[in-house]
Amino acid sequence: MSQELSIEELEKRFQEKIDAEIKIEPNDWMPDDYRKTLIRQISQHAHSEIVGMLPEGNWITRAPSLRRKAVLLAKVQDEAGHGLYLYSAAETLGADREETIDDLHSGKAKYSSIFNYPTLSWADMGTIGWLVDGAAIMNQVPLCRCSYGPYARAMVRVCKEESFHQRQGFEIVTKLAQGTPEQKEMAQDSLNRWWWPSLMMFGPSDADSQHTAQSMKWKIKRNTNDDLRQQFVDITVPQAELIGLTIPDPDLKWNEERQSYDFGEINWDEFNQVIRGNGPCNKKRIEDRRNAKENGKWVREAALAHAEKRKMKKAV
Ligand code: BYC
Repeated sequence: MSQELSIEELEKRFQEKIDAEIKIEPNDWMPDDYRKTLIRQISQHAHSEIVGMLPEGNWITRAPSLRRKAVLLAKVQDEAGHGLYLYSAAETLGADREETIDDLHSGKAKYSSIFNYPTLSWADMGTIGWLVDGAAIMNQVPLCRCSYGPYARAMVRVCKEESFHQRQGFEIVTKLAQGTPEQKEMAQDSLNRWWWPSLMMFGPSDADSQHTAQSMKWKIKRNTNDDLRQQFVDITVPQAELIGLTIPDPDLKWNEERQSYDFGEINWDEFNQVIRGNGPCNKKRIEDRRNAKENGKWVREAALAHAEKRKMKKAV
C-alpha cells in the first residue's frame, strides 16, 4: 500500500501516529531521517554502556570488601547487558553490529563524554553510581516513552537496573561521607571532580543542541537537554546536603521564584574537547576496547568452528 502513497502523505501519516502515541515498530514505514537519528542515538548509547564498563572495571580487583566487589561486578555486568540490548535495538533499524562497533573503534562514533574521565579513588565508584547513573536515569526514564518500540522497551529494563546502580553508589558515598575525615575528604574530592562532567552528560545547552527540536517532534526525546539537567540539579543538591558534602559551584543558589536551583556556567570548551576525542582518557578507552576485541578473537573463532561442526553433524 505504501507504494501508492506519496512521501508527503506517508510522512503525514507517520507524524499522526507519533502524535497519537502509537509506537513505531521495525517493519513500519518511517522517514529516513527518523531511522538515521535513532541509529545514531541508540548506537552512541550502546557504546556508552560498553565504554562505561571500563572506568569501573578498573576498580573490581581493588574493591574494599567481598560485598563491594560482588556488587560492583554485578553492576559492570549489567552495563554489558544494556549495551547488548541497545546494539540489538539498533539492528532492528538495519544497523550492522560489526560496522557499528568498528565505528567506535575507529573513533568515528561518539559515546558519552563522562567516560573519558579517570577513576582515581574508591570514592569514584560511589560518585559514578550516585551522579552518573543518577543522570542516566534522569535522561533515560523519559526514553521509556520513546516513539520507537524496541528502544522504549529496552529502556524499561535498563532504568530498573540503573536505579539499583544509583542506590549502591549513593550508599558508598554516604558511608565515606560519614566515615573518618580522610574518607570524607575522599568523597568530597570525588564529588568535586565528577560534578561538572555529570552535568555535561545531558548534552549541549538547548540553544546549541542540533537535534533536540526534531527529536522532540518525533517523540524520540521527551525533554530538552537543559530541562533534564535542571531536574538533575534539583534532585541531587539536597542529596549532597543530606550527607554533608558540598557541590563545587559557588553560583549554586535556590531560586525561590522558580522553585529551582540556579547554577553556574558549564565549561563548554571542555565538553567540546572531550567529545572531539581530546579528553583525559579518550585514547585509552578506545585502545582498551580495541584490545578487548582482539583478545576475544579466539573465542569468536572457537564459537564459529563449533557452530560449523554442529551444522555438519546435523547435515550427515
Ligand atoms: N557526550 O543535538 P544534541 C550510560 C553529542 S549514560 C558525547 O543535543 P541529541 C551509562 C550528540 O551526540 C550515557 N556526545 O544531540 C551510565 C550530537 O553529536 P552527533 C549515555 C554528546 O542526540 C552509567 C551533538 O553532541 N546515554 O550509558 O539530541 C553507567 C549535539 O547534541 C553528549 C545516552 O546515550 C555527551 N554527553 O542529545 C554506564 C542516552 N551530548 O551525533 C553507562 C541517550 C551530546 O550529531 N541519548 N553529544 O555527532 C540521548 O538522550 C541524547 O543522544 C543526548 C544528546 C541527550 C545524549
